[in-house]
Amino acid sequence: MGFGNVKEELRQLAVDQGAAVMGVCRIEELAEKFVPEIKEAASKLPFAVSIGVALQRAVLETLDNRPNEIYKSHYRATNTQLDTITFLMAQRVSKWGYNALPIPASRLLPLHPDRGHLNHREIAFKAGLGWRGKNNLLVSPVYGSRLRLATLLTDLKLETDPVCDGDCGPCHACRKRCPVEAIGETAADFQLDKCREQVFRFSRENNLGQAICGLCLNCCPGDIARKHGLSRKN
Ligand code: B12
Ligand code: SF4
Ligand code: SF4
Repeated sequence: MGFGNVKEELRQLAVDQGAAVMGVCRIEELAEKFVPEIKEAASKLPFAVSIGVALQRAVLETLDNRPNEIYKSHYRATNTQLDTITFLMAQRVSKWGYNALPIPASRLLPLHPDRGHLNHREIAFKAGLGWRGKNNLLVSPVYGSRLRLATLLTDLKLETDPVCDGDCGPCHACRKRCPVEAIGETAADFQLDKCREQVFRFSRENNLGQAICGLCLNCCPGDIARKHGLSRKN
């Protein structure tokens, strides 16, 4: 099977299972930052397949000024779907005789309570899925920040994608929307401490038991929406 064909077959599998986007990059220079649990395995898997599943606009519409149960369920369902897709891709890759390591969409490590196994946003950026937004999230030109992400590491040789050269431009919608002013003029100004505190406050105050917020994604339009004048309420 050819180089391009295997990538297309993986893309088809991902799309059939509900992924909105897929991209590929090499990860050698990122592997140093991976947590010990996967470092050794990842050193033999130089390619990353990044996938994104889009959150439903109608679900995000229900967020008024705080996260709610509908969003919590959707958040959990999306994570399960992402993990299923990377699981199925890993099975396909091993059928072809190669190795693959699916990285969970949203699992925190007990010894590093603030960290996942690797940074899905950084990999999605390198794989061309979008840019780093003012809200510190990966922003897709089509879906805005409404994408949730997961990664498959593999030694299957795949064609890589160019990085996306978009940016937020003059948009500031998320800055107005954030209840604690964690979002600044540029991505570098993002204040993670303020955001983290608010996300956990929401979890406690609303009895959600889940550290979620969602307000800086439901206002992030994506170009298609913007082109049609559909900028979100803010
Ligand atoms: C832990 C975690 C949190 C913690 C943050 C702790 C922390 N230090 O990062 C808390 C609970 C606060 C949190 C909040 C949120 N999270 Co969160 N979170 C994660 C998780 C599980 C691990 C992140 C991690 O390991 N951070 C530690 C290391 C990587 O941080 P770092 O190297 O210092 O890098 C920091 C920045 O420099 C920046 N960064 C570095 N390089 C790059 C490159 C790009 C392109 C971008 C955009 C950012 C970026 O990100 C880090 C800060 O978080 C990831 C899943 C994953 N495995 O990636 C989801 C993840 C980042 N979360 C996500 C989301 C959506 C949220 C929330 C909106 C909550 C919600 N779901 O409603 C908020 C948004 C916060 C924000 N604006 O950044 C999504 C982002 C999707 C996207 N389109 O970008 C992810 C990728 C989950 C997923 N599977 O899709 N999160
Ligand atoms: S997740 Fe909520 S608190 Fe954090 S930056 Fe976005 S809007 Fe602000
Ligand atoms: S809402 Fe606007 S400024 Fe904020 S991340 Fe999205 S495009 Fe960038």
